Amino acid sequence: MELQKFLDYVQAENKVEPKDMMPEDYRKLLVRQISQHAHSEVVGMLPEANWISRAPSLRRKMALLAKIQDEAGHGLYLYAASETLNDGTIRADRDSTYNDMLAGKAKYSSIFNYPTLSWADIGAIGWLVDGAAIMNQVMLMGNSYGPYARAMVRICKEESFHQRQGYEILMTLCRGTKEQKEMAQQSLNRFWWPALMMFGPNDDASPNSQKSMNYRVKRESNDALRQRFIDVTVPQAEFLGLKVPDKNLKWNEETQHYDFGELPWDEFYEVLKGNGPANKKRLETKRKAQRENAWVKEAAIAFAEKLELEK
Ligand code: FAQ
Repeated sequence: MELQKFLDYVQAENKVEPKDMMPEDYRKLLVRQISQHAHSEVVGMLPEANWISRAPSLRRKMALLAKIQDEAGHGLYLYAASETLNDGTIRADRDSTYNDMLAGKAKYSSIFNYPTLSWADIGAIGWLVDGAAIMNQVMLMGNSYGPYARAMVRICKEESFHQRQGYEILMTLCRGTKEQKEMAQQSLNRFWWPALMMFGPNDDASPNSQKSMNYRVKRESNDALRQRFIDVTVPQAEFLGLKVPDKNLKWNEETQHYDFGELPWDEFYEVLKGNGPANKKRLETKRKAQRENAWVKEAAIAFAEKLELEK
């Protein structure tokens, strides 16, 4: 298909489906983003899994287990969406994309390379990490690739439960003892900047944005989404009685937005290079799981082959 015709098609808000003709770089861009997104969901299970055995009550444990299972489901929808783009030249099957991640060749969200040091971090992940994810994914519900856009609708519904359970954990801590409130504050101090970095580099340093916007994969820029997240989240922090750790944060009457300080971009790029506090641990955990659970996959394949033979 001629490029201009394709651009007109997606820019007129039409959806592209798996068997449609599409430019190679559109296919590549989607495989890159959808598979990174899928890896984020499945690696993102690890920081929270760290607290399942230490959740402070049965109710909290059940909610946390349900949330983490949802994330596995999100990974599955996304790997399935990515696989629809496999065309023989661009590899998008689940094994290839997953193995690229295990080999350290494919990215996943920087945020999951931070450790969860206290129970309050589980609250902060729900509130801030799922909150930032929703802000980004609501935009992606309108992206031009049908399977990805449809996966986002269901994911967003589930993420909003995640966000609420996180905020509710922090509300409980902030209404508790002085020590509990301090634990919540320390957690906000640790997760605030990494959560803002989830939106990616500033627009003028984002190499993929322009193409992605043209193809209607991204509908809003990294900076626009980050600003919206800050604008809705700061009042939520105030409601909790917590202080956002940014001395430059200030409401701007003129723009009707919060002004905020420079993000620690050196840290962001170090995490992307694999040098974040938990990068190595995350990949080792996933590699170990693949090794130890290989027999389950082999058994399932053998069983499916047996059923096929019996037909
Ligand atoms: N971390 O040119 P841009 C969740 C990379 S889901 C790591 O601006 P783009 C749910 C980027 O890939 C969270 N890498 O890139 C949950 C690119 O590298 P490449 C995940 C990052 O794609 C909650 C390079 O930097 N959500 O949390 C990051 O136009 C709780 C240049 O950047 C998604 O993946 C980063 N933060 O915009 C699960 C949403 N930012 O590929 C469990 C879908 C940028 O050229 C528990 N993705 N990079 O080598 C997107 O919307 C976009 O990919 C962006 C980045 C906005 C993340």
